[in-house]
Amino acid sequence: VNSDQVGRTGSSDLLASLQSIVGGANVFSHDGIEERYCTDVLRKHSSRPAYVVRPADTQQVSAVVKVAADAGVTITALGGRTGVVGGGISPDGGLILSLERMTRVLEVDAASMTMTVEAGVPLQIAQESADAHGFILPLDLGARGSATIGGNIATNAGGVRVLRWGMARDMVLGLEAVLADGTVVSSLSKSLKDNAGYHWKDLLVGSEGTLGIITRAVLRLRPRPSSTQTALLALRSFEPVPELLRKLEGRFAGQLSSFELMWNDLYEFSSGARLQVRPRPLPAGSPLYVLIETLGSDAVRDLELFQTGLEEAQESGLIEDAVIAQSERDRTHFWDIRDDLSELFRPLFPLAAFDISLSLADMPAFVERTRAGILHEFPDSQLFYYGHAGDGNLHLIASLDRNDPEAESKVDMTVYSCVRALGGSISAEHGIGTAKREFIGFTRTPQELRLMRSIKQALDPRNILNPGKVLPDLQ
Ligand code: LAC
Ligand code: ZN
Repeated sequence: VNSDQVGRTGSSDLLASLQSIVGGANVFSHDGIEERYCTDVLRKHSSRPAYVVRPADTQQVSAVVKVAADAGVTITALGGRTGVVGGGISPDGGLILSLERMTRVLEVDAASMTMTVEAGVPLQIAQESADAHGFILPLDLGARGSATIGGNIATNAGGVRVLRWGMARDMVLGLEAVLADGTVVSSLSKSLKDNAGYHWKDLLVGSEGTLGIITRAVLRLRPRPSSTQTALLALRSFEPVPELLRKLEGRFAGQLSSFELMWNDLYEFSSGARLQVRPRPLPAGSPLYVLIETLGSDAVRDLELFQTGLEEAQESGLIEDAVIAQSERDRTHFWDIRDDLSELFRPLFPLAAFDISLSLADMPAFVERTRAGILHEFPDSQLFYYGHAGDGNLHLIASLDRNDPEAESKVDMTVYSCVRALGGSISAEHGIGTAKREFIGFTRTPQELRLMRSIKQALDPRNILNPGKVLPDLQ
């Protein structure tokens, strides 16, 4: 289909063009659109897109972008729908471009230790395919079963191993994307070193579908670790956390890959919900719990080092209690307490979900101040703090007062004012979407925001790609 043939004609022409590009079975419109394309996982953001299109390959993505852009219809790329900031919600009347049919792992290249995948591959499938070839794709997060590589890259996903291997950005070696005018830009490089000009790939990573639509990626793999040590620690307070992290990182000689914090409320709630299945690994009631994991290559030596490290930490009073996973079943149980939260939170809807970063030293002040501030205004709110301490990343889930339509904006203001005062970021890993757009100025300067706007303007002058996300409307 040539976009010139479509021109600025009516919606039935656009529909026909879309059908001819991807086939009638892969276009839905208006009332034929399933609910899952209209809402997000927290059921907080929703809209009425006019079209859902499911292309099979990059050429189809490009053709869809051309005809939609030509008809002046906005395009929102959609991955596994696990985002929590409204980034995958189309404007009303817009087009959802779902990557769900582009799920091929195209290659695992052992020599260059890379894998090449289509954007719609679920993270877990990519992980499993790396594993089957003797590698690890270190990106990992609770939503691994549904989240897709394209979405992970478009949001620069973080997760539970950033401490050791970095965020999605750090695993992207090559990228292919479709720009706002349908141009396919492709640099499926497998080299770690490639300084030939501007790194446009890095612009697209984390751009939340506003600068281009990611269609393929080359990801960096590492040799698969063969031994895993996991432990749950109880602490008497937050105070020893920085020293504990420092000591363990040093002691475990580069093997520490996760250092996850859970405040007691979260630990008690999440481990309590599983009591029919397993007893708690450690009793509830300590102020703070830390889930740590090392990945190494020598089971006997690694375990010895792990035990020694933990004993030393206990002797020097940094930890109160510790339990080491004795089996894969233990390990899964520990991780479920930390990771498997979305169903548990469902009865508490509506929720406000935060994802902030700040210096480790400021975390207790943040927790204390926001807890006091929120409970002062909403004494019945349930608050759960947890996070990826190794990365300075904290999450807070706050149940909202259903009877107060202003509840969320009040809680937002309490939290983000505190983040600003402490010099932190309003988004560590979830992105901005629409949910945090109005607060981006709490973290970014006006000069930075002007630079971002010029980039958006240069790449998408007609504001076709996922409009309304990331940048607040101009005043
Ligand atoms: C987590 C997601 C919410 O850390 O970022 O569980
Ligand atoms: Zn997280």
